[in-house]
Amino acid sequence: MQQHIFVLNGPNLNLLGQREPEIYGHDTLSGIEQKMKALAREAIISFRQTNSEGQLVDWVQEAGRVADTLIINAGAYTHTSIALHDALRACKSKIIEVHLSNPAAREEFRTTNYVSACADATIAGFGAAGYLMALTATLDAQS
Ligand code: CA2
Repeated sequence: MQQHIFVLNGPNLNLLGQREPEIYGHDTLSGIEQKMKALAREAIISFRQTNSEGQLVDWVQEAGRVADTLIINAGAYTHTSIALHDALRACKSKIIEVHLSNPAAREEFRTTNYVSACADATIAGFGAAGYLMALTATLDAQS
């Protein structure tokens, strides 16, 4: 059966590839989207980015209605958003949390995480490859 996979990206991830490449790498977000779509086999990928917390919550709710799997990099909302946590708790999709960097090895404030407890798996610290790892694992689990 054809899988529907949501890939949601939170605040400031639209800046990827433009600043701080030593932390986040050189890939742009649209480059990551293209690589994921090239790997997607017959799966449908809905790839989105927002800087707005409410929009991210709306999309998580939508994922829960229509997506088999949600791959999410919530950016800084990972560390702040109880609204996102509640939306993820209610989401029926399989949830894979992705981070480019490893927040646990950075500033103290990044060790608070409201996403991990709702995720089936977390991939962090592999840069853009983490998104592809999440996708490959999702597709392999269904084949
Ligand atoms: O490592 C990750 O993927 C993060 O989710 C990225 C977030 C950060 O707040 C999390 O702690 C970890 C930040 C995304 C901002 O991305 C930028 C990219 C280029 C230039 C400036 C920001």
